[in-house]
Amino acid sequence: MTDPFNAWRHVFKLDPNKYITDSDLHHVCQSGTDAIMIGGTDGVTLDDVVNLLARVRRFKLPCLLEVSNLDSITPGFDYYVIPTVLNSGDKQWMIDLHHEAVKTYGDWIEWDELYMEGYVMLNPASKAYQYTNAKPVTTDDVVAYARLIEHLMPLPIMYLEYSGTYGDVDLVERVSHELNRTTLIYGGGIETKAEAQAMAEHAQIVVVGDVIYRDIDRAIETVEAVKQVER
Ligand code: 1GP
Repeated sequence: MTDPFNAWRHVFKLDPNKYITDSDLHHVCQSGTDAIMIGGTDGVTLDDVVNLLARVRRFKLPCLLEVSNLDSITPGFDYYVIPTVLNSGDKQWMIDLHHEAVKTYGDWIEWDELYMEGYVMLNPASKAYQYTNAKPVTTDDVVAYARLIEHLMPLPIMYLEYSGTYGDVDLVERVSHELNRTTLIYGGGIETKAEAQAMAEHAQIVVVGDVIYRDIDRAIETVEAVKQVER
């Protein structure tokens, strides 16, 4: 497939609800990462998204909006990624919000810029897990979601979301064997080069988020670490 992200390996995720200095943003955008994803769980406002997009646009790299609510959808991104939370106990996070958005904005949507992400929430302690009323899953459950996405309900992206904690490398490897057409994204708790590399062995794209705000040097080091790994 020729989706733009097929060749990407590393993405930094910036939360519009968190402050980043111009200097740190410069480091992030000049790091050699493949793209910047803007997205967060709560407190995501239109003003903050517009502001962060304008700052990222000073640099020459793709910028994606991971849509977290209808109010903060902003024109001008290269791509829009839309989560559908497969293990949510609440249908709104799977299809209802998407339905409402298409009903409201369907006449204006540039469909080529939109990609659905089949999310599996895997850290029960995370805001994202709790916010979306996610349900616990076993490895077999996650493998079954991968097979669904790959074969029955095709989605361009599967996102294993451990937000805030480092995940299970064996599970990521297991899922990677199920996906051929679908791009596998791993995100969560990466703080070191070794952690980034271990996930990059199996996931097509490694997303690094929170460490940007705690230790910018460590965050930047993950880029080269991931790029060294051949899948
Ligand atoms: C969050 O998957 C991303 O949506 C990255 O996770 O913030 O824990 O790095 P961290």
